[in-house]
Amino acid sequence: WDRCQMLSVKGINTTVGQEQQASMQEKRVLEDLEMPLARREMESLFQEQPEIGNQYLEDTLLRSYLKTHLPPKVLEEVHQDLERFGNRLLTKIQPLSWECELNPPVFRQYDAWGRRVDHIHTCSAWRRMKEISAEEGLIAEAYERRYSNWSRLYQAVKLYLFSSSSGGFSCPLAMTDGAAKVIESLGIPGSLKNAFDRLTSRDPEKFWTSGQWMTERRGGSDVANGTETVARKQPDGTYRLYGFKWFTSAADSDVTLTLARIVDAEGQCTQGSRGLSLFFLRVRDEEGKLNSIQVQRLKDKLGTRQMATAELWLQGARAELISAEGRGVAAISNMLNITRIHNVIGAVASMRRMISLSRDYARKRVAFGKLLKDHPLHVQTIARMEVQVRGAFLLLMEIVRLLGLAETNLASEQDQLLLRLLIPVAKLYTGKQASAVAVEAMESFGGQGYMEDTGLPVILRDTLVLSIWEGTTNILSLDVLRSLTKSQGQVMAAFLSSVQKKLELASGTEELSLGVQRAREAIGSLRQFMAATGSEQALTMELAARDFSYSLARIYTGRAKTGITEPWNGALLMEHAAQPDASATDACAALRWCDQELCPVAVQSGRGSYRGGAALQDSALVFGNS
Ligand code: UCC
Repeated sequence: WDRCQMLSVKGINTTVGQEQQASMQEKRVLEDLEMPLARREMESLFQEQPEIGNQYLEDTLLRSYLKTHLPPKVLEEVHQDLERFGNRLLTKIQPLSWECELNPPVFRQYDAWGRRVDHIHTCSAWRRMKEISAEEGLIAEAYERRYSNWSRLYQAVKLYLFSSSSGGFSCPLAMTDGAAKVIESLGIPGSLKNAFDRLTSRDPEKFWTSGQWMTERRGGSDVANGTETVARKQPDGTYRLYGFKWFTSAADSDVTLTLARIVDAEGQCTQGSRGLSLFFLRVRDEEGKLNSIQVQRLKDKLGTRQMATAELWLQGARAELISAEGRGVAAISNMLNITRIHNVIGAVASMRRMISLSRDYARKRVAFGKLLKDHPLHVQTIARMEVQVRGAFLLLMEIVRLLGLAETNLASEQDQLLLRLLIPVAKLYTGKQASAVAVEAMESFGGQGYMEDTGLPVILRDTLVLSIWEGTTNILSLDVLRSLTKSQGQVMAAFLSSVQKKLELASGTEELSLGVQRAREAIGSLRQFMAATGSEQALTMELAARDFSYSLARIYTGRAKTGITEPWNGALLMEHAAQPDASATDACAALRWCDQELCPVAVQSGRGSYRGGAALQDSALVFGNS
């Protein structure tokens, strides 16, 4: 790391630190003077490093989406701010991001005199990220709602631009947004007013971040059975929490939401989901002393190393009950749905960053006598990634657009049903897309992509977590089924009706006719699958859950609705390509998207992959016949 020459931004050289940079330069000058001519000539063989520019100005799809959807007045203001923010990211924030990577948090358990202090030391760049987040209103924007239903989308765009330059700070922001959402959904009770104001503040001095302590030793997915933490009521009406939290991301946060089982007068508590309640607590008091919490250790993670994830003992932490007793999971799901959207933001941002770097490298790197950009196979590989990120981006925009409508009471019942279904679909699908794209893009740099000091492995590591935290792919697939069951199939009706109307609209565009035809076939297959499995056992749906969710993601990304006044005039890939200002590239991306298998669940079902016999075969394949 000492010699780390990170990915540069246009016009800026980002290195470890000013002092080190100066001494490195001095060394290089001396070496140059001493260097024999032959060696000096070899210097010119060194490769040019990939660069990024203003990520807002360079993102044509983002700009075209905003132009198509935002009211002109909002667009004007938002455009100015995003251009400014893009420059700030490039010149000021990106360098801080690398500093966060180079200076991960350090845990000091005792002071020099043996006193237990449990101090998590974070670097100054990390703390600066917190201030910048407040200054830029990265949480505030969504709750002030100065652009009504478009505020949420605008916030998401800023977070998307920030994500790959945030040095991991996107994680605490996700949880902060989730906590603010939960508190707002409770009607901002008086006891939480101060917390809400701070979580949504633009003042760096006041701004608080939140954690989300859900995972315990016995389980991260199965929260209902894995949670052992208990809550004992105090005479003043508050509670004290006792338990062990196994993963607590951004453990340096100011406050947190967490689950615990309330102990009754007989000392008993209810097991399972119905025994869980939601609590709010401050992590430290005014003097910075931990709230009867001990930090056991920091986690040694594959990625997201910029951020402190800790194991925490709660030893009577004072907390406030904020849900109805036994309704903890339902209450925290408001937070989960927000953090899952942030996960989608992170996934799209990561894909976009890797592709931007890969594209720039292709313009500079010569192999076999020509630039990489002149090798058709290489460009085809990047183009395939570009189709993926475009689809993912439009799916993200669709979700935050729906969320904005819901938060300003402008959403129809159908919008709300779609939102419930699309959040897990998008989270699980984009998490997988991002992992695949990050690996593929890394390969496009050849051996350089595998070198730590290029910074590329950092992006890969940080991307791989996106399919794990906030619910793994299978857990999210089961959440898709949960949304179907809970709504008695209404989410699917909303989905199919939305897709059907989109198809009608896109079918008016000649170049899209092949895509429309493929999409119609996919919907037909999906309907057939639903009709055939409707009467079968739950096992079929469980086995089909992942392929089913992938089918929804792929079909929906073909088309969707936008706008509140014109009910079905918008687009994901297909409809984006059908709008008047669309480019030939938009149509090409839509058609390419439809080239992939749009309804894998129907294909697998046809092969008998979900029959009981198939489950037995799976088991034999994995575990043998024993
Ligand atoms: O990883 C973590 C923090 C990492 C940092 C975050 C940064 C992310 C962004 C980064 C950007 C770069 S914290 C740990 C994350 N853990 C999880 O996500 C948990 C995964 N497990 C699940 O999601 C499970 O499906 C559970 C825990 C929700 C299952 O719980 P239950 O209790 O067994 O499930 P039930 O009984 O089906 O649901 C209980 C209630 C029901 O409501 P009622 O009682 O009214 O029927 C459900 O409908 O909760 C409701 N519910 C939901 N409602 C459950 N899930 C949802 C949902 N998604 N939306 C709405």
